Amino acid sequence: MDRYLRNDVMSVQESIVNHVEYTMARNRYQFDDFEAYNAAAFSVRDRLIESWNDTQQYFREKSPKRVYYMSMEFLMGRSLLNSLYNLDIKPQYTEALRQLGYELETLVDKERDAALGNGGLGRLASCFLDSMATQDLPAWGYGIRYQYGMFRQTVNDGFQHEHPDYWLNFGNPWEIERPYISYPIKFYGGVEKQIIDGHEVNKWVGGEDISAVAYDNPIPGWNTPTTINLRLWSAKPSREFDLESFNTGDYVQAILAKQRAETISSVLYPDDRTYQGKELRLKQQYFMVSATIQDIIRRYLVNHDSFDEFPNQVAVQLNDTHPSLAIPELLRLLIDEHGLSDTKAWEITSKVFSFTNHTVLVDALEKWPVDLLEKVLPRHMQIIYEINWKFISDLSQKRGEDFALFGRTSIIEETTEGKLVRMAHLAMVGCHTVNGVAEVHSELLKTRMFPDFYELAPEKFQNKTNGVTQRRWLAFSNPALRDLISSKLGGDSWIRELDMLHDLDKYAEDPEFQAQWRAIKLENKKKLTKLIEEKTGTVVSPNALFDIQVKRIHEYKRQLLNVFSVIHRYNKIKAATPEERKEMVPRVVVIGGKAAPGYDMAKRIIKLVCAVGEKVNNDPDVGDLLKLVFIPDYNVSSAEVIVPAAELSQHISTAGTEASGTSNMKFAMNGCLIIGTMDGSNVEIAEEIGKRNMFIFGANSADVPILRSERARFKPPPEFDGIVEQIRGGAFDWADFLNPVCDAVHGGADYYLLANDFEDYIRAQDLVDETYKDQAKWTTMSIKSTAGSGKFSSDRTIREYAKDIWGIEPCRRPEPG
Ligand code: 26V
Repeated sequence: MDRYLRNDVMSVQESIVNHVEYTMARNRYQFDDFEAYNAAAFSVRDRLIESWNDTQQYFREKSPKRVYYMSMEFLMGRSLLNSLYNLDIKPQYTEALRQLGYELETLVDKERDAALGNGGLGRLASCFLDSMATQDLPAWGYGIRYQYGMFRQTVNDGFQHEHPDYWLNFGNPWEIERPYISYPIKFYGGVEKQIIDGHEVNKWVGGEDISAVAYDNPIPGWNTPTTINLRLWSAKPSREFDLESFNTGDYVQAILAKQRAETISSVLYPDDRTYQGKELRLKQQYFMVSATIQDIIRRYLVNHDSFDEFPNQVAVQLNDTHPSLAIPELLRLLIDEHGLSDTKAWEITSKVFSFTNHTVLVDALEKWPVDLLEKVLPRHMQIIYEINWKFISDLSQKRGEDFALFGRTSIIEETTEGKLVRMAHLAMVGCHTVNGVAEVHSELLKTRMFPDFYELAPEKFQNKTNGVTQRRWLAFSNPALRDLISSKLGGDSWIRELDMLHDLDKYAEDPEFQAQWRAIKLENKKKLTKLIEEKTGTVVSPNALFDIQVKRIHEYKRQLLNVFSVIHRYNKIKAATPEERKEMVPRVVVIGGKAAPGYDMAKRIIKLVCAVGEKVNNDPDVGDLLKLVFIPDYNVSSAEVIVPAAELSQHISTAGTEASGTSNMKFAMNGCLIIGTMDGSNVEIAEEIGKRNMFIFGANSADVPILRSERARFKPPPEFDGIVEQIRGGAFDWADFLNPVCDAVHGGADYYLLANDFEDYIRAQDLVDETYKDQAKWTTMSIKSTAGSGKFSSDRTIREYAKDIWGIEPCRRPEPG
């Protein structure tokens, strides 16, 4: 026990003050809030490192099979509060800081978000890390340490502006740089045949070398001694100096050329919509993949002298196809560097990888031009051809010369503009398992996206419905609700066994419990009210119904449908008599989310939200009955304030377009009712919570293709046409700018079927109002939402992956002391 840092208030205080003096070189009696935050963070980090070291040591001793979660994105958010809670040292830090004259709550806000992700996919990866640590799995996360994270969004006069997120500006106390853990990464060059020990081998030679340096980020579990690792790679110039360029005399130019290596890990691509064949993005993917696979092999070889055990020691999960070059990279290293035969290397590789698909949008499927791959990764292109050749020969053995089938399933797609590598097909062939992220989505993978592969290998297809961590998204961000829940469930065990929430059902109609439940929601709404005023200048009443839609701006997510219903509500208020207005339920509609910088339509949608808000919020006839605000720069930290305050949240994508959705789970856990379509995980939420406790509307995914094919003949409801005309006619100004938005949903366009779903959506919204008038009923539904959300813990998701895909088990080191 002695060797561990102590966690009593005095020791904590001393450690903070020491960091002020010795780490930050400031006066130990005089430091500002930011310095106090930093010192506290360094002090917490010391404790994380202890737990991290012991965990890694224990894993090394036990040598269990490990899982490696590879992802181009991790949307972590802030770490201070999360670490304090998970290490169970929050009270001591609160008190230590208070005695020093600082408030933990204030300091927490000094931390910059680690926003190394776009949205759902990156946040899911972060929730998974939390669940893997909490459940003591021998797991590692691997990704890129981007210097610029997701851009910061400001909105001026309704127009989005993007600002660079140079998040490392003031240092990052949560990471540990490992200058000695680095690997060479090659690009370009060519392939040479060499004879080694009488065998002909292919060697990738020439080209450019850079190095990947490791930065470790400790991930503590909740209420466990386990702390796992997220290893992020940063690109640095390689240490080997390219003598040639130095000898030509231009020393400075040669240095500058080396410096450019760093650009590879410099920026996160902020577009999660359309795949673009950008060379830098390809290099980022390969950079992450190569460093990671080299690191995994190095670790494996510490206690093995052949690769026979590799598949029993290593499981690699690919978060979408973004890291799927890991497949040819492992083959290359096994064959070219470690001398395995092609057959042996393939046998091993095909047992290691599994991949998750996260989207049904065909535009987002990655297809790299063969030309580009040949140039950047010549040896990998050869290997991909070989994988494809083997795949097609096996196929012809089974199915005969079915050329149409070969064409549909081939890893190589032939187009008039040249050949493309279909990364999803590469992943499908190279992985033992592929999964979707919600039941309906996994069905679509089999029936619509990859029917041939399903027919060929049905056993490869699985479903793993997403989840979120109830630690960050309920226990820590909604502490009052956590305490109320714990008081009824006899303690806080539900924080690791979320199914226990079912027991809240008993209290769903208990008036006293309801009153407490509502009081907490009101307090959370007041906090959000402050945030809204701070960020938008708009004052909203905490007594209105808080109706929220926060997510990336995408046409398929249909923020536009939401705006149309706000306009409809506005029109109704304007037409109502004062008596009728008294009967209406006041609403605050909040919309937030980033538009990809090149996504013109999404930016116009933001403009429309702001233009309608401008009109509605300043109309004296409306008053508190309706407010529409656009919250700028939606991110993990603002979500932590928004989610606990929401009463209604919108998940209204066209059925069959949202793979899963995960914010719906966070909202439901926090007692927020859902208005939504039968899409993604809404379907399973409805199974758990009960449709009668949600507001479900709209076409289902089976109807969508039919409705879509008939939409040119569909006559929109007159109300819908009226709203389009209102916008076109300048009722919210900016008519010319907003016309393309109208064109997209009108006159036979309307790919996402807003007009089809409009009336049913309005009906559901009217039902929301009616229900809200009966606060007892509303609160019952709210409690039932929380009670029914147990399934949507990422703990459950991770247990399923561990058992059904990875074949790994918990490995918990004994409690210290
Ligand atoms: C796609 C692309 C396309 C190429 C350019 C860069 C880039 C970056 C990210 C992505 C990922 C988009 C996929 C995604 O985020 N899907 C979301 O995944 C969530 C977690 O499974 C799921 O809940 C959402 O429904 C799904 O949209």
